Amino acid sequence: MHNIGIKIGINEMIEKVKEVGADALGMSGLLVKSTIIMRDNLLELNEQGLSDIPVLLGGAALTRSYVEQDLRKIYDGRVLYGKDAFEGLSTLDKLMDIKKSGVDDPDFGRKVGERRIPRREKVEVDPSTLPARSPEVETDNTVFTPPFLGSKVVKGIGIDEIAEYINETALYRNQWQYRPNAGETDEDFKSRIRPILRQQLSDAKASGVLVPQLVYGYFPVNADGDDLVVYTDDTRATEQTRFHYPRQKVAPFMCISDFFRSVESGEPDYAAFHIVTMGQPVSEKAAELFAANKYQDYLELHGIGVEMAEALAEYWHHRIRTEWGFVEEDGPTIAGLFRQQYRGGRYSWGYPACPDLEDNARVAELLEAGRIGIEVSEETGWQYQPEQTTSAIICHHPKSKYFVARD
Ligand code: B12
Repeated sequence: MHNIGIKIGINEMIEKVKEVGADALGMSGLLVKSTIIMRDNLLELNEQGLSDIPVLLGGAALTRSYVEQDLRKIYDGRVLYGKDAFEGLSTLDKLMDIKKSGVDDPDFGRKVGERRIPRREKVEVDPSTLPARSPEVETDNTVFTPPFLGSKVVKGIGIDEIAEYINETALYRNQWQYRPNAGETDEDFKSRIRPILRQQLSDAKASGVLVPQLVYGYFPVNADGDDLVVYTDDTRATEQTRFHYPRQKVAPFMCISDFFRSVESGEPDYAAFHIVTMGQPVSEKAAELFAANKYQDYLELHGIGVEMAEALAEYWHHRIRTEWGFVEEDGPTIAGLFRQQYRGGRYSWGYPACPDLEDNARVAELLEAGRIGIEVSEETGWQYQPEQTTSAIICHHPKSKYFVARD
């Protein structure tokens, strides 16, 4: 296998396919934007007459029905979905059998599969018929005054402090792909895997491969319909930026801007924002391990980088609630925090309440994230560099919990 890295253009992929005489080409997509790029890449392969190369597709953002329905319709060759690494392997086995035996299975990777979940009809709603704000979000909630206005850079946070907020289920099962043994309880399962986590954390502390850094801040804001206006200072005379949020087209017609006092109310309100990162070295080191075929080491390090980034976001959200004055409303356990047992909410762009990934760039500009080496642009599909980075808006309104604004 030849891993040619991330953000690789189709022509570079084609060169490598030719150079090594590849049996198949695999692409993985993290963000929805990458699924559009995959589609374009398949069209380009058709265009260049290279559709005899089977293509395997997978990654967090892809669904089986997208690959087997939509993409199979446009690709002249075979295109196969890999739910996980195991499915990818068995697919490759089958491809190699076909190649070696010379006995073709013409439908394999080509027949358009049954759509298992019928596509929901999109509700076309005239936006002018929607209520101006959700009737379920009250406007007499307490507005907490933040400890400061503007943004700050924070570096040198202790690895152990962050690790307390690691979601062990996500790390052990989703990233590291461990499963409980037959009859093993969840607690026994976690206790069995925890030594690997401890070892990884102590190695990371010794090598300095994890470099946690963040930018965060509090800003004066007001809602202007479905927009959230961010002001330069508390005089609210000058608009610094504005975020547009989609409104639900069905009851309760929620929109993130509803969680803030409106411009017309003349009352002050505030939002917090943060961007956290685990730094570039963990991506580089993980890529090195992968290239050296040290797959288990790669999986462990990559997984720890990924889940430490999530943990830092969770930890700093906790810190913000503390500074902002409502942390005593937190639920009793850290596991409860993963189920939003706290006052308010944290929304990352690209998630269903605020799907627009372009706003990753807006928040990076607001927080001057370049100060900690974070880059984001249309070229990268609005994905942050380094990879283990995530951003969010934090609201204090008690009704601000996850919801789906648009599908
Ligand atoms: C962990 C995680 C993160 C981590 C790490 C991300 C990373 N680079 O690994 C952090 C916290 C950094 C993160 C950040 C963000 N994330 Co995130 N994240 C996730 C999460 C929860 C899990 C992804 C994951 O690591 N899965 C485990 C790995 C092992 O699985 P996998 O990638 O799917 O790969 C498996 C299979 O698909 C298969 N596979 C993978 N590739 C291939 C390829 C082939 C050829 C084959 C055959 C098989 C195959 O094998 C793998 C192993 O089994 C997903 C949601 C989800 N449940 O999937 C969201 C998700 C990917 N994130 C999302 C978003 C929006 C973001 C952010 C943009 C949020 C923000 N504004 O900050 C940022 C972007 C980061 C950036 N650099 O720009 C969205 C993307 C949707 C979209 N709109 O595009 C998702 C889908 C969540 C959602 N909305 O439901 N995220």
